[in-house]
Amino acid sequence: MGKADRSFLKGVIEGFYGRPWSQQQRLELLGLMQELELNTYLYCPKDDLKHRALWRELYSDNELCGLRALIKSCRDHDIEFLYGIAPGLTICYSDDSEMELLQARFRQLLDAGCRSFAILFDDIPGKMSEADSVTYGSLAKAQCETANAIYCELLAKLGSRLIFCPTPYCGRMAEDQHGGANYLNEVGRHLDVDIDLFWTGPEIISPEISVESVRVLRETIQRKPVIWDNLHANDYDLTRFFLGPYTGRPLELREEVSGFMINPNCEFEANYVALKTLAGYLRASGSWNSRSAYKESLAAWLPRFSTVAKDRVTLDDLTLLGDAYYLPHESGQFAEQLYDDVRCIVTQPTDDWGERQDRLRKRIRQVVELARKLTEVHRRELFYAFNRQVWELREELEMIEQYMDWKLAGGDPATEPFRSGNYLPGTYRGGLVRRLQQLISFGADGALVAADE
Ligand code: GDL
Repeated sequence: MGKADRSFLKGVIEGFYGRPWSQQQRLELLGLMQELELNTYLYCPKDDLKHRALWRELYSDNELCGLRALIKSCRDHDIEFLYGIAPGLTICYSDDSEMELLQARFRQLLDAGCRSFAILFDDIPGKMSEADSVTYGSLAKAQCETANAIYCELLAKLGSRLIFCPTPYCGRMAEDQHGGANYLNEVGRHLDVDIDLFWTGPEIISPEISVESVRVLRETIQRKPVIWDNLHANDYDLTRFFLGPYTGRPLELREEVSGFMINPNCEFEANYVALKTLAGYLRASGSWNSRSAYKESLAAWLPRFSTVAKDRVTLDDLTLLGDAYYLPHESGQFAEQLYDDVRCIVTQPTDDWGERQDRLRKRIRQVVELARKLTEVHRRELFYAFNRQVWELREELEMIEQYMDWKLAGGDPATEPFRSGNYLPGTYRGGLVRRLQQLISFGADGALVAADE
């Protein structure tokens, strides 16, 4: 199979830090992916020990059994299964015995029925050992030769696909010369033309990926990249998750790349909208509106929130939840309004509150009710996925309501402090991390702000 015959990759990467998904979740994912016409699943959870930390060890029979089942299920669902390995933390590229170990792992997966692979060099130090420097001269060359050898010796004859994740995998890292000067140019020169390459956009978490930026990249890497999209990833801040739509990628970008794969929320249940809107973006012709796609996805998701009681989670509730946990750089409309209302109520005298007071009280009631309804959802994993964050949101809003009541009853923060028995020091919002956050914060422009004294 030549490169031109290869399918455009549309799918999901299980590539985040933290607890990997369960086998049951993965099997469910494959069903949903098939429904949505997504065709590729990449297995590379950072904390599968044998994916990264113990990359030299073969899988046990038991572990292999799980992978075989996944490979089979992918085949049954018309989905290409890719196995990813990340040896970069400890590999000595110039040591032949290391290469043998790497090949042994590829063979083990080939024997289990896997046909497509990824070799990942993300999130590793940008420098190599003295021995490797002497042999290769650059990290890019060491990695490319390793990937080429695997590809040529094991994969090319089977028509297998290999995707390479470079050490600088976004624009900023390339600018900072992570991995060495001209790393990507060297990859363009040395990496076998039939090997694909991952790219996350201008940033690790890219709010937007422009056509121009990818055109420039293509010149350098001498191929179309596969987008590894971290828009919905939340492993870097587990107080958040992202229920907003796939967005910030113009439709024309689809012509410039070899595929779009999303590495989404760690909480499996939180990924319905991400997947469905990605599928919508990939299918769209003419124009596409991410907010409308979001609303349609929420409506399709709603039946999964059936509860044991009669009072259902409504579409308005779900929109509130989605808007509150929208995207890394953006809140949804309901959340923006709620924030504006709270800001006015916290900072302005009661006479200036106007209609905001009523509107906010309604929203607070809705969040309190939603938190309760979620406890009654049949699908327990959904509740477990959202419980911590929704609990926190409700706590904050209830405190704000108490403060609002206190101000209305004549309380004046300039002359007397407001206290609540629910928020005694050392309990809610206590602990080392919160204290550190009070010492060091970040402004809207990303600049660090240190506490005064
Ligand atoms: C990364 C990691 C990814 C992680 C994501 C979000 C790539 C290529 N690698 O840098 O495993 O989930 O950020 O934290 O994106």
